[in-house]
Amino acid sequence: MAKIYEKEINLKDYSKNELLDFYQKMVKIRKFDENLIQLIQDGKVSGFYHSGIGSEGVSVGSIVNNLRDEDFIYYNHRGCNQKIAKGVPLSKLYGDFLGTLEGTTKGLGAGIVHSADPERGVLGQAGTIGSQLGISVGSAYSAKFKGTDQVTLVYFGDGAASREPLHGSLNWAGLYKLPLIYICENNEYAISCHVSETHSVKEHIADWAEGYGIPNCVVDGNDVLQMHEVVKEAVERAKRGEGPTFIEAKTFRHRGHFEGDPYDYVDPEVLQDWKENRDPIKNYKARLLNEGICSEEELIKLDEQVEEEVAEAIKKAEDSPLPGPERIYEGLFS
Ligand SMILES: Cc1ncc(C[n+]2csc(CCOP(=O)(O)OP(=O)(O)O)c2C)c(N)n1
Repeated sequence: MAKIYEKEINLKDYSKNELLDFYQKMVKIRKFDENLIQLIQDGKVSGFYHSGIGSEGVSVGSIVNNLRDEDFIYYNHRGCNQKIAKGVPLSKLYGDFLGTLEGTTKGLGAGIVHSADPERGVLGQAGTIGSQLGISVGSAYSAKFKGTDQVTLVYFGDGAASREPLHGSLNWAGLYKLPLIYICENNEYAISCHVSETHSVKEHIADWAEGYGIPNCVVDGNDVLQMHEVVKEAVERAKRGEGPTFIEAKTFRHRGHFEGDPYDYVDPEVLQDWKENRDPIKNYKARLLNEGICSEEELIKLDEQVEEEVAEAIKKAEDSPLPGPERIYEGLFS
């Protein structure tokens, strides 16, 4: 059975800059998301949006200071969190939602699931839930074949993990010892379906990896430092040529499956508990203050910087023009 990863972490082992960077990146993701929801409510953005509020610790912990631009990620449909952690400019993400030329797709209006930023190693998602699990084997295999030390991280939910692409992917990655790190973002629900109704492994989703000979564990995804450490070890293993790792990160979404979902299938007390007692940003902030790493004023300053950055990004994306008809033929190879 998968082990629970819990490392004793001393904040003194990190530099103050790094600790504050984790904080600011989580705040940046949350503010990006809150402002996008406002744009939806104002009628400026249409289509489905899957908010990542509540799970910022998973993305920041796994990516920031663990991955380089040349390392690859495949995000999930709640993946603005991961794209921001990997360094995609906020204006480009807003541009994809607004359909303006500022977007990564230069006006094709990708929303959340069809954007990419290859220069920063963001290779995309896929049309159907879980298909990124198959594609990620490709970039991991190519790094191994070419002899580079690039690693690939693939993100997917508990619902995606109940589909068959996971098993084909695990088999290949296990067989060829690929530098591939699986991050299962287990927020307990696939739309309204609880994880207990979708997996035949009874204890942990990470137990699937056992059968493929892949090291695995379960971690508190809302603890940014635990997340950082567990992925750091997996990245080191992958770079040593020791193959894949499967990490199940426990988290919870603060909002419904998509904006507009009444979210009435979750016990309100359970949701309240996650928001009040298990919020990744709130808890991390309390730890930084309790352990004397910084003052409240320093954190307020970081929050203000983020607010400014978000406002500028929205303006840039909104000021950018919509594409003309010629855009349809750009990037079309046939
Ligand atoms: C093959 C396929 N089946 C169903 C859907 C519809 N769908 C979109 S998101 C989703 C739930 C995914 O749940 P999970 O992987 O746990 O991610 P979460 O939304 O909880 O982050 C479903 C069923 C889809 N996009 N593709």
